[in-house]
Amino acid sequence: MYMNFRWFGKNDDCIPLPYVAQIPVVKSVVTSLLDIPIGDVWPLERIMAVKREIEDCGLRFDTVESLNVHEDIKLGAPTRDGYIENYRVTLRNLSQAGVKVVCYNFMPVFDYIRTDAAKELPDGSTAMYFDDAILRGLTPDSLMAEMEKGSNGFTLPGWERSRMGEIRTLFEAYRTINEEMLFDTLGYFLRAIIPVAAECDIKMAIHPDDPPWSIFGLPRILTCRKNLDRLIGLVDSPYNGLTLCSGSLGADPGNDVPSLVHHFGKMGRIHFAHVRNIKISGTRTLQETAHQPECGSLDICAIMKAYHDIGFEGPMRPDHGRMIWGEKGRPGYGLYDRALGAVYLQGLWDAMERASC
Ligand SMILES: [Mn+2]
Repeated sequence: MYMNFRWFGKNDDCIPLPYVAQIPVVKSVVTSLLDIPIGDVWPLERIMAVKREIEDCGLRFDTVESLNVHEDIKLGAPTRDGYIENYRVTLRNLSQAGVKVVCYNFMPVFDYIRTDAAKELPDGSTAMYFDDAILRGLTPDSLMAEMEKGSNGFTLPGWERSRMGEIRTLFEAYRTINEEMLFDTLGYFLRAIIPVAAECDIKMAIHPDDPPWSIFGLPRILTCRKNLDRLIGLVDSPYNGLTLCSGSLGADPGNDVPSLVHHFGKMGRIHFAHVRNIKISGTRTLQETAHQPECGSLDICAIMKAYHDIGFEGPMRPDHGRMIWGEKGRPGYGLYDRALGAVYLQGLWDAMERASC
């Protein structure tokens, strides 16, 4: 395992990259080119520019997150082949820059969803919160307004105001798409891109759905062991793997995260580890918390032991963090609490390494 940290790029992140380099355990940075419209090719010169920026700070650029999949691919629209070809070109460009892992997701319309971007915890810090009962009383428009209240001027992925018109059209388009059809379009996409990923030596790491259940009636499929097994079976290649996100899968108490780490780790299909804690406070209600087991419902120590047991060698990042010490930043992605998380996770790891030699 080596510690990784998400950085959104100099135009989309308020954290200077040299500050990330000052977190003593962080070795590599995962980023994205968020300004490039979904479905377009990431030009090689843009990829090389961000690689230089990261390497100039003494960090590695080997992982990309949010190489997003165009909705036409998920919908199985006739235009999908053009977008798939662009995706393949981007993979080839990323491989030229030395990228080894690409994290993506297959969630219709929205990326992760919360009902509050800054819910206060007892210690006065704030963190993202989700309550399915609240969500059911909201529309995408009113949810967007709720989220904007606590998001410090940052736009959450997929929640750009300019998308509202497109979102309404997409809801119409997804009305006829069920989970089986979404698995079909995912299979079609994977059969087209995994051979290219293999040729480029890039491990594809799909992120589970967050939260792992249907929202606004949209189908969501990457939610549990059975469905993740099915994904793995769609294309039998080590390049078809997972980003195992503890906070996403762990939101469903039926998902035992340490056992999922053992199960998929033994197959060699975990390519990226997202580790964070959440407190499940009711049915489909979750509060993001600090990493330590006593702060939430997930036993982060047991999760780290599972990664150690499988001999995990890939990148791991502290996924989301709280806003602490008066920091104002992108919800879930402040510097301070994620740095505490990274150091905590690495500390657990180092202790296990020492104990096992
Ligand atoms: Mn995650």
